[in-house]
Parts: sequence; structure tokens; C-alpha cells
Amino acid sequence: MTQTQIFEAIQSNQLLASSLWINIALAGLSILLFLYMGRNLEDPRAQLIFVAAMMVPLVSISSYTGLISGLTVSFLEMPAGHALAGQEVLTPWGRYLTWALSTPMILIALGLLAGSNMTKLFTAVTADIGMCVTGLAAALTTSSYMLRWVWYVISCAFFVVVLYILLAEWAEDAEIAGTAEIFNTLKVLTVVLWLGYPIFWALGAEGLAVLDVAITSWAYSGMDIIAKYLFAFLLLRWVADNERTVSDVAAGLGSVSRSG
Ligand code: RET
Repeated sequence: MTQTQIFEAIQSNQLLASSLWINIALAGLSILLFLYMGRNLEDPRAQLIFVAAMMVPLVSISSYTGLISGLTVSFLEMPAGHALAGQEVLTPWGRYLTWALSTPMILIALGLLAGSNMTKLFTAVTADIGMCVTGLAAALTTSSYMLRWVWYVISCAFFVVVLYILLAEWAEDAEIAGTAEIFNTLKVLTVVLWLGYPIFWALGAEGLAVLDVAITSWAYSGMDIIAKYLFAFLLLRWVADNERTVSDVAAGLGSVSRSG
């Protein structure tokens, strides 16, 4: 299928197209709002959190532009064993690719907030990229139904590493850094929402095909709105109000200062 045909297929499915357009609009608004919210930040650590948070809607607007244009969407024939075996299934693989760029930004912002050391930050980010790239491989594998699920399991293994760092390591670091309250809010929001992604992948057309393509797309789009824009908004609002606390977070040194 040509890109124009894919573009037309997306546009003719209103439910699908609206799930993409809404995110382009919200990402655009978020970019403007976040620029305004971060305009007075002076501490380099607070600024670094700001840059990471800014990257989230910037990657998102690019990601959704790729999807709506048909550039990062393919019709893939599902292998034997799949519920839609032999059919060409609309696969928005650009989502999984761009998660490899957006989700590390979320983790970098969270790790900096928690006062993570470099080892934990590196581990979380690399495992997260591993999760997204193997998730992409799962969606793009058309030779074997079984191997699609092998990729899925590998991706889940990476995800467990990310969850461990968020729930155990950084939660403890944030207590020491004096940022536990906001960190815990953002941690719960992140963990609960991120768990939704593998669930919808499994239920959607790529997996068991219980849900149709447009419904799955809305599920991801809805989770994105909270996991990205609401997440970054709450984080930036707190950082702008507590710049002193952020600048006192000494990475990896176990600082106990609580000024701010
Ligand atoms: C996949 C499928 C394979 C198994 C697992 C997955 C996890 C994906 C996650 C995505 C989070 C995305 C976010 C995007 C916002 O920009 C790839 C769906 C574990 C957790 C937060």
C-alpha cells in the first residue's frame, strides 16, 4: 500500500483519526504551557528536569504527526495462529518507536527528582529503551505468531527492571532527597498507567485482537494524555514552586537537606 492509501485509510476511520488529532492538539498546547511555566527557572538541575519534561510533548507531537500522515503506519499480514491470520492489519508501529525517545525523558525527569545516582538512572533508561524496541519488534514480526509473543515477554522483562527501580530504588532515594511526596504521586501515576500499555497491546489487534484498531488507539491516546501531559504538568508545577529543594538534591550523595 502506498503512503497516500494508508493516509486515506486512517482519515476515513474517524474514531482512529480523532485519537491521533487530539494528541497533536494537546501536545501543542502543552508545549506552550510548559514553556511559560518554566520561564523563570535558574537552577541547572531544575532546568534539566524542565528540558526532559519539555521533550515529552515535543516527541509526542512528532510521533502523532508521523502516525496521522501514514509515514509510521503499515498494513502487516498477520501470521498463522493470530486471530486475524492472513489479514492485513493496520499497525501504528511509529508509536512503539517514539516511545523509545519519550519514555526515557519521563524516567530522567523522575530520576533527577528522586536524586538517583548515575547507575540507577542508566539502568532505568537502557532497560526502558530495551522495552520499547522489543515491543516494536513484537509488533513488526510477521513470520511467526509465537515469536511475536517471545518479543512481548522479553519486553516485559525489561519493564520489570524499570518498575523495580521506580518502586524500590528511587522511592527510597526520594525519601532521603526530601522529594518523596511529589515523587510518590508521580510514581503511582506512572506505574499504574504504564501497566496499561502492555495490557492494551495484548488485547489489541497486535496481540489477541479482542479490541479493534481504533479502540486500541484511543486507549493509548488516553493513557498518553495522562502519562505525558498531566505527568509533565504536575512535575513542572512542583519544580517551579520548589526550585530550592531541587537544587539541594545531591545526586547519589544521600543528601538530607530539606530547605526550600
Ligand atoms: C509494550 C508491549 C510489550 C510489553 C510491554 C510494553 C510496554 C510499554 C510501555 C509503554 C509506555 C509508554 C508511554 C508512552 C508515553 O510517551 C511495548 C506495549 C511491557 C510501558 C508512557
